[in-house]
Amino acid sequence: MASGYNLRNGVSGMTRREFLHAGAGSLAALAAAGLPGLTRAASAPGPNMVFILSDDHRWDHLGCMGHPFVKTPSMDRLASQGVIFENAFVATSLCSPSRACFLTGQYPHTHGVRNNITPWNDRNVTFLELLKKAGYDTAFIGKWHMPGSGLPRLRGVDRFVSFTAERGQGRYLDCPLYVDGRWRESRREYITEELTDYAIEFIDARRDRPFCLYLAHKAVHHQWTAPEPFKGMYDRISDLKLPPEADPWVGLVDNNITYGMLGRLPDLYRRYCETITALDSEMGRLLEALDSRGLGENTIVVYAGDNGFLWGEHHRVDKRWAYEESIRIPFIVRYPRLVNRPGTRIGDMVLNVDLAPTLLDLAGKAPPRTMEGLSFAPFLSSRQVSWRSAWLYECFKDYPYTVPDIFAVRTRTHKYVETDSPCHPPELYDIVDDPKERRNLVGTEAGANALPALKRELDRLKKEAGII
Ligand SMILES: [Ca+2]
Repeated sequence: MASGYNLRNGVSGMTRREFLHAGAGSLAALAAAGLPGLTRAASAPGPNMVFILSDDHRWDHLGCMGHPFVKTPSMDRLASQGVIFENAFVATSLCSPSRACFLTGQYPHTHGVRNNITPWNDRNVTFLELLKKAGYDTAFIGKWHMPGSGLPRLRGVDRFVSFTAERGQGRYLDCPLYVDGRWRESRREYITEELTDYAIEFIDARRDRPFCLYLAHKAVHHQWTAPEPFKGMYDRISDLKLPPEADPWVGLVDNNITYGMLGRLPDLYRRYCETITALDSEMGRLLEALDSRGLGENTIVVYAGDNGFLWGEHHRVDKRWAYEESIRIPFIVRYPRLVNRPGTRIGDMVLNVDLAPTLLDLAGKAPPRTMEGLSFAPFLSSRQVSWRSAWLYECFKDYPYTVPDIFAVRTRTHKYVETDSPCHPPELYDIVDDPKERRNLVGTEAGANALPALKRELDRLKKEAGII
């Protein structure tokens, strides 16, 4: 195996507890110790926070990540002013579980939203609740879409704007909204513009405290829809660079006949791409609102996707599977007060469960031990830290989709995947030599060399998680 696999590079035995005890993750502790540039007077307000979450935007569909034609100038600018994590992943590649991961800092098997069926537990603690206790004004604006009885009773949220149309998915045009307990008609025809308006109104509210805004867009989930002037903007591109194994027609999505997408793959893909650019434009409007009000310097802006999307790779369309296109997300952080090398690209592996502990850390609050993620704050100021070199991916059955239960370990160089279905035998990929995961190494000599350590690591991660 050309890339070489060894325990030192591929697998780390460091648990979250060991990481924290080693002092690697606490920016708050460094500030308390008086490290220059990190201290803040006790009475000084913490940084503002804006977390922007999109839906199904996969990691490589940004201009700054090398996409051949999708235009994302606002996201590119955000990355050039901050840092971009090039290896960012979700613990489960599905809307509801991933959203709960971002909010709680916990894995799906812990927060309980294992798929789009098992309900959100109102006892779950979100970073919004903890930041509210720390003196923040907080807002949840946008897509909730978690199983359960309608909308949640989130503690510690001052402003709550969401929707339930289309089984919680909302819709792109004329989407009714639930605003602080009352239903309202949409003021704008297009949902991304409507949610951005609410976000800017929240930023503009008079206050003497810092704010934390959670802004979750419907875009870029299907049924992809872009307004003028974005609609049709990629129709003239003849070579879409779709994978060679892609089927030209999309019928069933992960074998779900009730929620499928019918149509030609290139047409659907063009709609996806133009919806990304429409989202980018509204992100630009929000960033401009922050900067024009002089809030850019002291505001942490994070942009992430809730999961990736397969566009024909491995003969599949949609997500859930453990392939890179599905589990990998865009992840950009801008915070001028801390980022000392704007434009830095970071290769270490961060997860959606890392967001909540990081925001708490940046607010000067120690993340609770119930959170399973790590604070990536040290990366923002170019500090060298010990970091995870392996992590657990999990996916639980989601009726009526036919994707099996999946557990996988992803290291810096490899991925090993197990399922509970004999129809889907184990898979092992060398991500360095074979980034498109086209050569399953199980049963090969190279695979035989790598497999024992990866199996041990997967078992260790599952035991640590309490799964076995
Ligand atoms: Ca999603």
